[in-house]
Amino acid sequence: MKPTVNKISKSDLKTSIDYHLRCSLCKETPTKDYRDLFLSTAFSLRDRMAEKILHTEQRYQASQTKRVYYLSLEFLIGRLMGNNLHNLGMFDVCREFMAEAGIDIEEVREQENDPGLGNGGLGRLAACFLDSMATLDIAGFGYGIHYEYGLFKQEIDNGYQREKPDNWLADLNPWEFKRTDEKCIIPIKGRIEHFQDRDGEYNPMWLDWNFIVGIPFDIPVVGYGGKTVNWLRLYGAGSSADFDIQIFNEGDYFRAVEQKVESETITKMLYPLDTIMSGRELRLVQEYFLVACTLKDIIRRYMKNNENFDRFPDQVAIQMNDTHPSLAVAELMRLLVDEYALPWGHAWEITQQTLAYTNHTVLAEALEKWPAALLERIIPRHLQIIYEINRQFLEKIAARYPNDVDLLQRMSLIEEGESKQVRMAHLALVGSHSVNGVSSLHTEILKQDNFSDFYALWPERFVNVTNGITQRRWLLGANPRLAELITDTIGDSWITDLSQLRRLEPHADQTVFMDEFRDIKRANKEDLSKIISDTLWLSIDPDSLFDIHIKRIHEYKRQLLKIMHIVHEYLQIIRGEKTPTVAKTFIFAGKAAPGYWVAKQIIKLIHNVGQVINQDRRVRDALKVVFLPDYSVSLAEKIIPAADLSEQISMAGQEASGTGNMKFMLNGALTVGTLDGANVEMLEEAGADNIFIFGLKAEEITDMIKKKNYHPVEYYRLFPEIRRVLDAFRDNTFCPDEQGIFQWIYHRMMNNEDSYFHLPDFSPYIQVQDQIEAEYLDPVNWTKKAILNVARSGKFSSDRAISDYNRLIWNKNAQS
Ligand code: 26W
Repeated sequence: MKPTVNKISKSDLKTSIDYHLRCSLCKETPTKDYRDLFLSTAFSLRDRMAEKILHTEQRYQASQTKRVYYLSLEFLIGRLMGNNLHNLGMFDVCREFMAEAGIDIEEVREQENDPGLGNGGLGRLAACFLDSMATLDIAGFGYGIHYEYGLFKQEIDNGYQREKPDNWLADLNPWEFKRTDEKCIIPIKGRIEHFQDRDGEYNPMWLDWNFIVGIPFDIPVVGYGGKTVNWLRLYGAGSSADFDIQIFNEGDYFRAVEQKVESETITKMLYPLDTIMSGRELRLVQEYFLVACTLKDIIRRYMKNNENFDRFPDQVAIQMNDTHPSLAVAELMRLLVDEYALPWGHAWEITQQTLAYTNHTVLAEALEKWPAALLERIIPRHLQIIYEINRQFLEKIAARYPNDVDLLQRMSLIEEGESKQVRMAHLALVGSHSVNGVSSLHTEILKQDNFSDFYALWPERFVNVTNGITQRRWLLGANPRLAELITDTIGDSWITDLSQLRRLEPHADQTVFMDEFRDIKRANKEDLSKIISDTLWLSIDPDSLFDIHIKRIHEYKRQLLKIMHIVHEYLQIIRGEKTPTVAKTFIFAGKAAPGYWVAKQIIKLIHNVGQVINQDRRVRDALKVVFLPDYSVSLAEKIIPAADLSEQISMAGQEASGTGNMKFMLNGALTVGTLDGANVEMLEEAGADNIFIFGLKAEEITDMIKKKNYHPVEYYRLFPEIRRVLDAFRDNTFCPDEQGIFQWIYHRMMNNEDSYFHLPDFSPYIQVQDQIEAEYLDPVNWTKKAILNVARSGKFSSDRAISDYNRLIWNKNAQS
């Protein structure tokens, strides 16, 4: 599909940019100021998208199409200029226009702040999904939070991570529309009065609440080809003039100002945790705030064309991105029962039929639980509703499985104990018609393990939707050289139908194509080498094997296993046991949660190992270790196209899917990975010859845990190569100036503590790395495999994932 609807001439674009320079920014034209050029170009694009939002809305209205609302506390959208230009079909025109004026479009793009409104995988997935929904002409909208501060900026000081605030809104955000006219009022705190209605029915009233004002900011989301423009709505918290006046009138000026500050604090910052529940009150308020603003808005829109709720589930689908927005279950019930006076049973049916839940993690520490006492203080009416949902649910379970108290306890929405806790995953499960995992392995684990009781009860609710990524950002935008080669070879239909890449297979052993493919990888590696030398003053050989491990730093992702391998290679070389045949550059990037001590130590370890290796003349031409600071979407876009080898080595059973793995495959890197998450499906697609799989399988690990038969000390005793790596951590080889700082690694293993199974996977890992080295020595063979990876990556498009959601979850009833 060629983007024809958006033909724009260079002179029209120039007129528009000049107009915004003069009228929106009050600056002289022409200009060579990159910031001003970025802003005026963005405004020009926004103009076009604004028109298209209105047209798209007219179309949706006319067809009365079902709307999908994607609720997420995170949207890691990345920079928008490049993506918007591509999807509007204006990229080339814009680049040429700028080039003629002596301006490099890439420099202009660099001006854009990268909005870090997410932690990692879950937030980036949400952003890919928005792109795919718009491209597939689905009426799908994102709802999230307009954080004033995104994920912290990472700086490195003597190898240690330091966090700096990310004030991404300090400059103008040219993409968003602030819609003060659509602000809403959200009740919070207060108390419940237990009334009865005229018929003697229990009719509780939520009284004396405070309120927060939700102010929407809309960011256009343009689909490829520019036909459909949806939007992402982000709510910021504020307080209203009226509300202040009320308190002002009571004469309490200080309290009024305090309230205002308190309200605005709610959307101040994104919680920088991606696996550990914070348990902070403010986070709960954020979750509630998002859900309450969103549901008000959804109902307002629905009510434009409807008088009652009968058609609600046919007109509205709400997808909850993990449990973070799972209070939607209670809030929708509250709105239907308390505000629209629907009978409980009817409201419950509507709620269940409308909501669906995606689970993104099996890590126990990430499963959200909130103290009932906290809910009672913040949202007392919701707690009541949750108790009532639970009462009715447990009644059904007790009727179906009599005398099974254990089961009731396991399935309850409430965990009893010292203090009662609400299990948010159970709330989401019970209140939805669908629950999905994000890769086939992950969905199986949910069924068999975490949610097995629920699976036994409602097998039909469990669905798998393997994650995907948008090829518009991750190939067309990030890797223009490869995108062009592909388009020259098979045409451009891959941009909206990634399965077309299969047509590259016949070219995988054609010399001309292979040479071009290899030249492109080499050029991308040169670009990355330049970035590395500019940021770290480190010179990198673009002909070395680029072996890349980039993602959040977490023990289960096993950056430590990678470092152990690097240390192993280093020791082998300096002790003369190995003559290196392939020069290797190991590249890391990723942020650690600020309170996660081990993750931060791992960052320090990477730096120190790097310092020793990079300065050691004996391995000067063989090994380099690089840590690129402040990982972000825009940095990923620069790193991934340059990868030879993609490290996806999490402990099997822990990584729900992974999406970085897919980005690397699409960009012609080979993967070394465990049978975890979507790696399993990448193996199926690529074929065993084209991916390097090693290590324990998920069920083997579960089995070892169950039988308690993993003892790290035994591995230390049995395997000399493990011993000397761990000894090097103990012996200060990598911390001569800060003695003892890495001993914790050694001591952990000696205490038989290694929850992430580094040692059993170590030998298989170094073996597979030896195989990789041997294969890299044969560039023809390597290139062929890389091409086959690209050709077979079609399944991992977010277009496929979104079609799956649409068919299996959002329009399930329409189909049957
Ligand atoms: C409450 C604290 C918290 C915050 C975020 C707990 C858990 C999370 C997320 C669920 C973590 C996350 O990003 N999960 C990742 O989701 C990706 C998209 O589905 C998957 O590809 C990754 O495997 C998974 O780790």
